[in-house]
Amino acid sequence: MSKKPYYITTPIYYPSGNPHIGHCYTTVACDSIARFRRMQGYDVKFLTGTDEHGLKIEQKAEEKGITPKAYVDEIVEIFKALWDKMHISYDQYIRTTDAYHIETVQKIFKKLYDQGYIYKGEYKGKYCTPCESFWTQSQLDENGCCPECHREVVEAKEEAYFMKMSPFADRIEKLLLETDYLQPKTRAVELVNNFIKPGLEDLCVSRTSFTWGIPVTFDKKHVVYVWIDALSNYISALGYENDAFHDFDKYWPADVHMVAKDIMRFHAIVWPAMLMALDLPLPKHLAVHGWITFNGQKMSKSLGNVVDPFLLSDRYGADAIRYHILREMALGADSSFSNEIMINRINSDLANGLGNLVSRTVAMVDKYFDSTLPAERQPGEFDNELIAAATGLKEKLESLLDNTQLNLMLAEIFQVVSRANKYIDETAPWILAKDPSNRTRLATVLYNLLETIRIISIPLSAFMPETMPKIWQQIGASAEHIQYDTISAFGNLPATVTVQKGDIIFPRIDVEKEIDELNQLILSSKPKEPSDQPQYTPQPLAEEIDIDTFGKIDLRVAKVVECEKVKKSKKLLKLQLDDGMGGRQVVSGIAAWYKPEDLIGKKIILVANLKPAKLCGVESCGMICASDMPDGSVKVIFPDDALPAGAKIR
Ligand code: ME8
Repeated sequence: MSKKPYYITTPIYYPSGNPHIGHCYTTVACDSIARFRRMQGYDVKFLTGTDEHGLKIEQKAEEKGITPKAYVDEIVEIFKALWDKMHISYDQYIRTTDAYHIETVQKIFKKLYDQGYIYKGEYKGKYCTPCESFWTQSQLDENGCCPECHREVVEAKEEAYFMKMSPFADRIEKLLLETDYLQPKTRAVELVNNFIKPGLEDLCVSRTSFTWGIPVTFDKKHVVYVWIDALSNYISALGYENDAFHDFDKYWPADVHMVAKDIMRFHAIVWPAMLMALDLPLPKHLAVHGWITFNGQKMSKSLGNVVDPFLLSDRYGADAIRYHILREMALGADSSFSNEIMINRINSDLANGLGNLVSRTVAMVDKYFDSTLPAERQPGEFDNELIAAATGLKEKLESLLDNTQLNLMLAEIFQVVSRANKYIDETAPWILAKDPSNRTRLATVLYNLLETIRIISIPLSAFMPETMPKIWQQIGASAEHIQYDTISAFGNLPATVTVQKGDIIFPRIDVEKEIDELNQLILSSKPKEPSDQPQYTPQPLAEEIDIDTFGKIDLRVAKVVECEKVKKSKKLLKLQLDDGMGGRQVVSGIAAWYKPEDLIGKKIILVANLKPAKLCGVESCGMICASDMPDGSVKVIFPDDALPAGAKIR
């Protein structure tokens, strides 16, 4: 019987800098689903790749003095190296600079034009260069800046082609509200209210202001702009309108497109509209997850707050990172990344939970039975509960998988791990071992534990593919014992199974020591890709002054005692300082980069004799020293903590 096809895709990522842990989330999640579905017997095609055109890439390559293609070639290698490191089992890696993709996009664009869905017009709007996005006035943030990255936007106007969206509005509204296309469904109402109800705006689909894109075949001064190029990847990779592949009939419509909420709108509205215009079936599911945030902000290259997955997987192993990020992200919510939470989770779930269960069980079989269990069994108290927990997993996991609730799948599996560890405490094998008349019962307890480990290891192999083979070796499981269908069959290992003691699977980490070392490492680690470093343009030197003039500026060390946001302002923080002179209040425009709790207790450098001023109606007595980063963000200068509040700086 031929296998049922299953097609799953990640977004194609911008190779405008190194991949970070946010990219890892979607890719690892899709990989785990792909592995699970393969295990279930599906004929899976798992697609990932890179979205290589656009102004940002053109600019970055120019800064580096190389061609855009040479620039993306370099970064694509880094993406691929990371996916290898993270054990990503993609079946195809698409690059939008691949000839077959270009052919498909050009044909799609022409088709939509010939059918009257694409027309020529003029685009006027607010443009955010880093995000390559035009925004309408109403979409800007309260400071009139880009709603995505909160940087300044510029007025822009150019001749452009547009795609009509209104003919599809009704069908898209039905798709979102009346089907389970979008997961989680709660986001559908938000999309309909924000974008469809106010009247779906036509989409700008070409550009003349840069050249690094796919040329429009019938109007050479235009290149295809972002979304028609990017979204088409899901079908060009199958051979739609090209001869490089012949998988379209087999794999389309896709089973799951997975994306984060930043590009949900394009996948929930624009992509269905394009497919409707092309008269193609719609994908079955769009799974939307939240962002991995760092200090409350989206982790992104343009904000410069990325966590390096190379460094983390070198240190803890890819499986620990895979487990942590999947376990942390609940469907529909953001997940905040912290090294400390990650290390604690590795300790509690992987070292103490799973690792301990395996090593204790294997060690006891080794010690009490010289590695091989006898065949006789004696059932007893607690067995049924453990067996029910293990064999009940399959059904629960399958329903959670259908709803892409990967964190809950892991939670279910780890509940069985806890149940098994509790079973060890309840049955106390070390006490049974003291009395030879309990040998059969002891063998039964240990067999039940080995079986439970075998059962959980099967679904876990989709999430932690590097570790499970090590466990299989230790518990004496071979290929026939780890088939998916045996998850619900307790008693699959041979009755006289032989274990093999091995290395500790997840060593326990000393949290405090590790955090210190990790922070040092992060500070000293060089980015793998030099062109990702924003270029710093030195500011011209200010007019020369003599020492007396400098002496007029009273710089002091001060300690932040309290800090809060200034109401009605996005930019300002109000700080109460211990300045060694009785205290004072200062207002500072750093709210976009620091949360109050990041600053409380820290020492800063204060311009102490600056004339008081009112900012947003709040009095500010002095100024905090800070410096601009090349990407436009601001860093406060923190002096040596040994300096007391009030110390004068000279
Ligand atoms: O948007 N947390 O590419 P992109 C979680 N090329 N996921 C994150 C994340 C974070 N902090 N940051 C990025 C593009 N992602 C387009 C897509 S698709 C036809 C074109 C993940 O490199 C998440 O999957 O900006 C998000 O949707 C995607 O990276 C955006 O990647």
